[in-house]
Amino acid sequence: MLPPTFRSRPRLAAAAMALAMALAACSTGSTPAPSAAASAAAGSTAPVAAGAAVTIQDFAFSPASLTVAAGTTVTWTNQDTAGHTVTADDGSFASKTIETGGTFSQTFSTPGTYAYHCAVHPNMKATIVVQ
Ligand SMILES: [Cu+2]
Repeated sequence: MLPPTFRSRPRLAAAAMALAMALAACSTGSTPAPSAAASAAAGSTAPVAAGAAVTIQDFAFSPASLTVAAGTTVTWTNQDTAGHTVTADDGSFASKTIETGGTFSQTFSTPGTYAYHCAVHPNMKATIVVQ
């Protein structure tokens, strides 16, 4: 058996170690949070990726309004049971009928707001905003 002095010292050391580790964990735990938020904010202000997607489902375009950077290619995918079109209100672009599972892509190089609809179902309306 060890004398009492030898027993208490390791306990104190262990307690000090645990306290130090708790403090270290606390300080390292709080630092990454602001930097992660900063990088997320930087990511949202960075140029949008070259491709963007719109889903056609339940007789609607989703999202109904999509904002992209100039030069972005938008791809529509028809996940509906009916055929639809992507037709610009001003006639600047128009797809043929997109059947179920089909896609249509259009590249937007000029900033502006592009309203479009489905020629088969004129109540289906949506907008692409190009910045
Ligand atoms: Cu339609």
